[in-house]
Amino acid sequence: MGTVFDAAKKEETTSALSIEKPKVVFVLGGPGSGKGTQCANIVEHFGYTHLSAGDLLRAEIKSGSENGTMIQNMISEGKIVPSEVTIKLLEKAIVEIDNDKFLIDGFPRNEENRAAFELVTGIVPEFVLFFDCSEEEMERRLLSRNQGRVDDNIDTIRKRFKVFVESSLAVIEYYNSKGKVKKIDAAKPVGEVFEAVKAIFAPVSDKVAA
Ligand code: UP5
Ligand code: MG
Repeated sequence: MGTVFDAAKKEETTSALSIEKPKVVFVLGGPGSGKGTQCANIVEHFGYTHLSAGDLLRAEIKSGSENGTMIQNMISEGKIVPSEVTIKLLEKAIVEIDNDKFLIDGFPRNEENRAAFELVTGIVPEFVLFFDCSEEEMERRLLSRNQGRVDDNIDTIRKRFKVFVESSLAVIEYYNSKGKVKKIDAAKPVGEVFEAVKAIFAPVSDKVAA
């Protein structure tokens, strides 16, 4: 099986994304930091399309795809699904949806995800929104979410936190070194967090409108 990098080379001339590149903002933060909640607000106010990598993977499990069992096992253990699978789902959604600006929530989760996405799609994010929140607060939120997610149990939550610290923070550090990270205090109530988010998106959208 070829690597995602081989696939990228092959796709250079065929990917629809190689012609028209949409604007992408990565929305990152630990499990339960409020990525999904705030993305819904951003969509409503600023016209982005929200793509949650986790939601796309969960939909793939439900669809009965051949990768479903593998994805289910990885999510139950809090592990990161291979880049190839996640990038294909994101790319398909971006090509199919008629919008030129996307929030990509919960991806990239490690340096390999990041490098592969940039190589395969040729897209570099406009900026990265980083929701910073303590593990205590995130744990409280996840344990009271009650949406039947297989990974919202204390054992898996601890594994998700470990993966976030060991693998995902490196992505935030990488983009921080490029001056692209906008950090938000995500421990505050939802409305206050959104005020801080708005302050980031409003000037950007004014510039676009001007
Ligand atoms: N809530 C939200 N904001 C609040 C606030 N300010 N104050 C108080 N409560 C607040 O919020 C979580 C809960 O907290 C909700 O009940 C909400 O009402 C409340 P939510 O907005 O859902 O937080 P979010 O950051 O989106 O949490 P989520 O659990 O979705 O984050 P994860 O990053 O863990 O989950 P994701 O779906 O992205 O990934 C799940 C798994 O999929 C991963 O562990 C991994 O196994 C796999 N995955 C990959 O392998 N690759 C990928 O690229 C993506 C996922
Ligand atoms: Mg989420």
